[in-house]
Amino acid sequence: MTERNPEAFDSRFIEESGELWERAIHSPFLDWVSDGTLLKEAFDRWLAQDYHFVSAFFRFVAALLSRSERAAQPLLVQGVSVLDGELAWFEGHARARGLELGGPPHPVCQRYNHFMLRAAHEESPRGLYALLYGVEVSYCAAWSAIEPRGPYREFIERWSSPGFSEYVAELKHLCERRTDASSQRLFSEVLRHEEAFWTMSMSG
Ligand code: MP5
Repeated sequence: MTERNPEAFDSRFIEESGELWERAIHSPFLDWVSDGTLLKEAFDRWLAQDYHFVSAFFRFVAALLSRSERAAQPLLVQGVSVLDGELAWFEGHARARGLELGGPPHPVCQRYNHFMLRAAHEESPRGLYALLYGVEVSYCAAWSAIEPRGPYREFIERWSSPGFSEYVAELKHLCERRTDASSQRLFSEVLRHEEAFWTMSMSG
């Protein structure tokens, strides 16, 4: 169902990342989300860890916004605003599930967050646009590839909606018009962290 908005996925960064791309966007975790067989414990683990991830990602996008050229700012402001709402959305779901969000981040999540937050200050804005696109396009592709049904339908719909893929397509234009020597390296590094995050969500 990634065909819904081919624009978002038609990217030289994806092409050049080779098998890393497929490994980042397919996981049995997602198949079990879609057919409703995922254990509650695994979903709750993912939810608590993804809350940690999104909290760090929010800071990443805000830091990038503060370093960005004027032309890139409106899209990043939109991103920061959506992430603010998304954190509240996670908090609401956690409350409804009786889930405590204050636990420690898993080492896999921590490594991903450290990578992003260190990059936000040490890498060029051009490289960071590719990192940002990598985070969003991999989630868009992963969740768009499964049927929106079952107990987790709302989650599947969040990252497979037309609005989200339009945002991802705009991020693609932003980063493909501004590349430098770090862009592909940072994009590919995101894909490695994405694969590790799915594995951690399944097995703890
Ligand atoms: C995203 C996410 C997408 N929520 N979690 C991981 C591990 N990778 C990517 O970010 P967003 O802000 O939910 O669109």
